[in-house]
Amino acid sequence: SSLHSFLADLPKCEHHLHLEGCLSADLLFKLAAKNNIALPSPEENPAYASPTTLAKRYEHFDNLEDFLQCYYRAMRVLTNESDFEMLAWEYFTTAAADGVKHAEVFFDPQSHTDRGIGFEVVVRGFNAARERAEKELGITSCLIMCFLRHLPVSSAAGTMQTAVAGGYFDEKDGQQRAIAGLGLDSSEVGFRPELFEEMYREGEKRGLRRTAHGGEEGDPSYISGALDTLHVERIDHGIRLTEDADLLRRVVKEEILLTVCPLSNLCLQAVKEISQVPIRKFLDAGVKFSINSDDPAYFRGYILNNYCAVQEAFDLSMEEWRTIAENSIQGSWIGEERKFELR
Ligand code: ES4
Ligand code: ZN
Repeated sequence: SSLHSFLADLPKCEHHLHLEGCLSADLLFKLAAKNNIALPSPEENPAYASPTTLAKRYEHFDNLEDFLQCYYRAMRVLTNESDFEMLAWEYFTTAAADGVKHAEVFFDPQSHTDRGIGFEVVVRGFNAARERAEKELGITSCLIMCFLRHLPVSSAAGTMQTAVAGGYFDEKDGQQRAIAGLGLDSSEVGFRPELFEEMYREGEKRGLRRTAHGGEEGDPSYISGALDTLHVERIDHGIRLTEDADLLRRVVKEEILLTVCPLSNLCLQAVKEISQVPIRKFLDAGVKFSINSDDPAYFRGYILNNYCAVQEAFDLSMEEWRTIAENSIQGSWIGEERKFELR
């Protein structure tokens, strides 16, 4: 559409991006070969025959659970610090081409430490790419550590302890923290936010930023639970907020940012078409949101594709796009000077 170049040039902030969700079928095969990792046999899983068949497998997911199985299986090729760096670097270069200026990115430490990969290996690799992205691409970023809600709470508690003991949350002489915030992801329904109260309380005490996935597949009580118990500043997805008018008014009043991921919602069958993502409702009600890519290697596009899909479905005005852009800057976890630069 006519707004495509306007949207491409718009300075963007990304708030909902899983670094592990940037593992394309091509990169998976490349890393498997490099690390001598045997992929599933054709009998076990015919999708792993080639990068092409694997990419084809990613063209349809029944729901969140179906996707998550592919996502966790794929990660087994990530072994060395340089693998994590390469994965994140691929993200930052693509994001730069899409006009991303600031990115707050998720990672799932338990999905690696449970395979025997050291926590420090993962964080060092990701942070090496972040430093390079700031120097070479001008993209500022921060790292958000997510707890996997389908695993026992004791596993999340252990992860919190590892990060605390390793000093990853510490602010050292004006330097950025290695890990800036906490997130909560993976299977939502049946794994309530309240379970993770203790870890979030510890994080709040240490001055960490806080967000959680909620209202993606779960009902609005998963959103209110995260606000009340985890004291989150944002809700990731949050599309089912429309089902609770009182809660929606509270989200507006408290200026909670929703990190909406339209192509993800489409690919995981949360909506039948992009026009069912409640973009119009949120704009009209004054709900602040940003538009994000979630797991771009799996969901047919990075952030600009998400912006364009929204434009095609909703035909927003320049004024509305400026509001979206401003809210995504305002809702970023950065200082006023950086916000000023992004405007
Ligand atoms: C995720 Cl789309 C989505 N939802 C919940 N957890 C996730 N982890 C990676 N992508
Ligand atoms: Zn997500």
